[in-house]
Amino acid sequence: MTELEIIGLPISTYVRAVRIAAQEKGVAYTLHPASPHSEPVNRISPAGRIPVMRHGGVELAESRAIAGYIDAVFDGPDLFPRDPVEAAKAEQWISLTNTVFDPLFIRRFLFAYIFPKGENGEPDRAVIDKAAEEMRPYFKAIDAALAETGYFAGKAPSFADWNLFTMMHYLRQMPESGEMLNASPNLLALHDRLAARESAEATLPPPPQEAASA
Ligand SMILES: N[C@@H](CCC(=O)N[C@@H](CS)C(=O)NCC(=O)O)C(=O)O
Repeated sequence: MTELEIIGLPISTYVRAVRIAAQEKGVAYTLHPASPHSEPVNRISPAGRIPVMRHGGVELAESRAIAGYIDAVFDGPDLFPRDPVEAAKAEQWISLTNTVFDPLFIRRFLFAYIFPKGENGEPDRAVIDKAAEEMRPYFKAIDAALAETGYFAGKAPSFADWNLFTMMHYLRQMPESGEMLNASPNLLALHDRLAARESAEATLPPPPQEAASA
């Protein structure tokens, strides 16, 4: 059988999301650790970003494309809803997560903690406080969206949920975002349900501080 190869670092939220997608689908894969902009990554991703994937002659970049491929090509539980409205909802939250939440929650807020740029190598409080303030309404909107079924789309976990889950894993470990998560009962319940699944446990990343040396 043709091997599914996922290329990227286990600490990356996007790499973890596609590893979880493969595992939830019941597909065995080999993880080849490689940094962003390294040669094996650049060969597949025009942006040099992780993850990238190889399956026989198929090479793909971008987590949404990789998860969609895995869902379409292999048997197993659906990673994306089939109902058109639920499918559109899933896409909406994937897009928001990748284009709005990631730049704010991860690149501005979390990175201010793990790559500190303040005085004496301390995290820059002004950056953290400003980002945290901007994050609060998004946590409220996410929590409200999960109120009906507990998931972004339909009544079962989809890639939209996993995509945000991998970010929440890190955010729950930081004071302000941990407090926001604890004040968001539906999001916290989703996080805890997903964290208990085998796919989440099998892909548990190293502590965020290790990203600094990755
Ligand atoms: N849109 C990409 C984002 C992937 C991404 O940003 N990965 C990060 C690691 S978590 C990366 O490679 N960063 C390097 C960079 O931004 O240059 C996807 O969905 O796969």
